[in-house]
Amino acid sequence: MMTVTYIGLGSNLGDSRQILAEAVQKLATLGAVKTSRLYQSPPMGPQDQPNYLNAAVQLVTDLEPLALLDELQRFEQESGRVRLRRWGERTLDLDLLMYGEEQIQNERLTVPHIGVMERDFVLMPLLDLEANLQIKGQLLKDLPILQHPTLSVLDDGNWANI
Ligand code: A4P
Ligand code: MG
Repeated sequence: MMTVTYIGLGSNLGDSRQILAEAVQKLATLGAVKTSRLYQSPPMGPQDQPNYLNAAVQLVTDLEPLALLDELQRFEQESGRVRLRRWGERTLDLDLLMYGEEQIQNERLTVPHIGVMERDFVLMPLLDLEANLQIKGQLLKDLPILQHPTLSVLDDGNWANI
């Protein structure tokens, strides 16, 4: 059965633009993808780290949630993932933001991803993909944090070359 899923992408180490473009190309091997605009955002967490590039992908896939997480973690490793500290700098972070309407809570997965509703660098890319997206009946576009976004659009074209 095909499920509409949303993946959050972030990078602030290495050639982030190239790393995110390659990540989208890898995601495209798992099903049909749509790509958000590409954003730059100030770091959440420790402030002594570079700005992030952020984006989101809609992926329609027949993978079960844990099998999808395995693939995301494999892609992170393949990008030479470095992760130095909590909320700190990393070459590639792939988060499973939403898996259809499902709510998942186990030792490996919390879906929807923690913090989706509080992070403008997650919400704005998601809304590029589906303007009327909801989580538990809440229209994401109505969330107050979106009134004062801190991120900026870096590229609204076909930055991932897919
Ligand atoms: N895990 C549980 N649920 C999920 C899910 N829905 N998707 C588990 C992916 N993984 C999930 O992941 C640790 C564990 O989370 C995994 O083993 C998986 O089983 P991780 O990526 O190593 O660490 P983390 O939990 O994501 O914590 P981390 O990375 O310290 O924090 P966040 O919340 O990912 O934040 N600022 C800006 N501007 N943009 C960013 O993208 N990102 C972070 C990282 C900090 N500041 C940022 C940004
Ligand atoms: Mg993560």
